[in-house]
Amino acid sequence: MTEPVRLERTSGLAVIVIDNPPVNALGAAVRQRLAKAMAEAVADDTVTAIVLTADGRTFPAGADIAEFGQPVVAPSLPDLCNQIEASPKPVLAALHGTVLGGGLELAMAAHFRVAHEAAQLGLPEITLGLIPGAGGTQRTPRLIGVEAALELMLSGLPISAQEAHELGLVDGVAGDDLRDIVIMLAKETPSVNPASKKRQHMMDGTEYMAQIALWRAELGDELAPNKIVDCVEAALLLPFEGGMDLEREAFAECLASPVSAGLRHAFFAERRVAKFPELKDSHARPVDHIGILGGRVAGAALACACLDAGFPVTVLERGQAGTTQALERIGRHYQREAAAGRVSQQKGAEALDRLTLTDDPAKMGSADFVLDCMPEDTARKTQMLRNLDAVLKPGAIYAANTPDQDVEALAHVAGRPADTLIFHMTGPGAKLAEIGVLRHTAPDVVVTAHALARALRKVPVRCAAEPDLVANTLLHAYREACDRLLLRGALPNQVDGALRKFGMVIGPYEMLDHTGLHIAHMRRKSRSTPKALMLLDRMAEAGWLGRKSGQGYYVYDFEGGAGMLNPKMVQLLEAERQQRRVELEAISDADICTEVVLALIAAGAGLVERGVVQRPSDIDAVMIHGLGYPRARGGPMHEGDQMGTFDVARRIDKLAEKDPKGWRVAPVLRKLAAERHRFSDLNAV
Ligand code: 3H9
Repeated sequence: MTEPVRLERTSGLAVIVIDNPPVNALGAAVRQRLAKAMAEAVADDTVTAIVLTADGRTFPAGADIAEFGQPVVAPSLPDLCNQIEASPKPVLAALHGTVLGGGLELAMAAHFRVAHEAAQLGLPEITLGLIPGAGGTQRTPRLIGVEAALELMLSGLPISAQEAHELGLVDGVAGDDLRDIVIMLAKETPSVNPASKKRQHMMDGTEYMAQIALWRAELGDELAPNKIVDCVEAALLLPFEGGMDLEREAFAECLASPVSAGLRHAFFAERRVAKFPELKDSHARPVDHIGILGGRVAGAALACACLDAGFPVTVLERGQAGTTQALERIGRHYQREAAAGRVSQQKGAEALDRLTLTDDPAKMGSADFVLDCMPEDTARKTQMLRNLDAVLKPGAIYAANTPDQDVEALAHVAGRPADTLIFHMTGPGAKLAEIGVLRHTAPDVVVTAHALARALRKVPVRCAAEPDLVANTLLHAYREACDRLLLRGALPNQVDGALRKFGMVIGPYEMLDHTGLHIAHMRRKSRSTPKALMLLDRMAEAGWLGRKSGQGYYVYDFEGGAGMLNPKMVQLLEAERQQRRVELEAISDADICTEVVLALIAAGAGLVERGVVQRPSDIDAVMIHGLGYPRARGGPMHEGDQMGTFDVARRIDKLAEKDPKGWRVAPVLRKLAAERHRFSDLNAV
């Protein structure tokens, strides 16, 4: 293994190079060697100045997040930063890539900073429920003033090198000769100029405190933002060392909070979910042209996503009417996007230039990746695939948009079992791309689908191709859990309210009214499993569509207006309870949230058990990106680990005593509970 830090000596300079791929995170080994290299450079009489730089794609992108929660190995990052700043010899930093968090704090401890013109600089700790904890809250306001410092820390968003220069966060911007430029500047031995001693942004204490008050007034009760403002206030009120002490305590408090644990879990879960075993040994096939079968709602949405990613797209529809409607649908999308300012007229026009509409299957001959979004009419689909088999070029991939049909059988009809899989985009804004792998799918086909998902800016999720894949299985479990609560005494507005307070983006019944009861009803009809409650089916059969028809769980007096609980729905619910002789219970908001989380854990454990997902944390990534689960909670499997798997199994067993059809402990959960293990112990794959 190469050393993560090396010290090079060149014409009176010490050049300290960090080399810890992939992002040069400042883990213990890097910190120890950096401290040693600094000490050697300072002790070496031949060295007049020190240059801090990094190999690879970036200057450190932060502290090593994986180390958080473990005992800190000396030197801590704040101590290392203080050591750098205290150097009697000037330290210059050459910054490139994503200079984030602890990486930027390391840079601020240097006496002079030059950034590559494409560098991004930021303090994103807040996105992990943390605060900058290596002097960032103290040095940033000293360097760029209170307002810009708070903006940087509270937004968590990076800024460009140019903006950083204008603010005074860096002293210069350079091109690809960044390191040479910094070495040249170091030879001119600039002065030792510690940020901690700078006062020019703190001369007007009244204005500084007015800014603090302004920002504080905007804060809610989340821990990290409040601690950031407290620490930045302390930068004015306390000596530098006092501010650092406060920052250390505040960082530790944030680190110990459940919100930070949840956000850090989400950070790794989101990255882990995209790791497919096929990526190790296979390469993506080239995809230069996408074909889409069917230009209705799903086909048009996929076409737009592919056009936006720069692909030429051919959409196949039936006859003149079909192609015209598809073109209008896609055109309307770009008009809406342009009107909302999300895309320029020109970009929209360029996207449409890449689009071809046809009713001639032969035109699919140039497609490398064919996405099937045709309605689920098996006879028609089979005929179409037979026609396509003769047309598609060798190696072209056939991807069914949904698992609703027997895709294995369709793969054979299409004459390409190894080239077939499921590619299902889902979630609000369709952030997820579920990649359903069939028995015969070739590994490079899986890798190609992964690359396509990435190109479309979706989170790729690998799953075994079982009906419903992952997101819909979890959605079903979620809705069933809520329906069981309605049956026993809760009302939809209570369930929605409790789950919104819990952090869900939207309540389940509000969501059903929004997406349309008929759609959920159709899906339910295709399921053979028993349903907790038939209320939704009764409403859909009566022609209630939710918002669209003005009534569902709620009644709406105008499109987009807030709904009141629908009294006729309550009557239907009460009738069903009576018919089933249910004994009503008092159900609290806490009961609602706990039962919903337990139901999701139970369903998630089932998916792990059946090998549908690769690991439990995939469930969390899907819940966050597909179903609006609060990211700060980390996902249901993470919450299960916080409760303890033993406790989770015990609670599910208790619920199963009353309702054995609704609740079941999957063997994998039973085993984890018995061995006192956690779901996260299965995340290593
Ligand atoms: C901090 O600094 C606290 C301090 O203030 C105080 C301390 C006392 N640590 O995202 P990617 C891994 S808090 C460990 O796929 P990209 C990541 O897991 C930190 N690992 O690439 C992945 O691993 P793998 C403040 C990290 O090009 C690989 O690197 N900093 C870290 O799409 C590639 O990552 C942040 O919050 C890390 N800090 O995006 C920045 N960062 O290959 C967090 C990345 O095994 N990082 N990894 O799956 C990012 O935002 C993005 O990773 C970055 C690159 C923009 C850098």
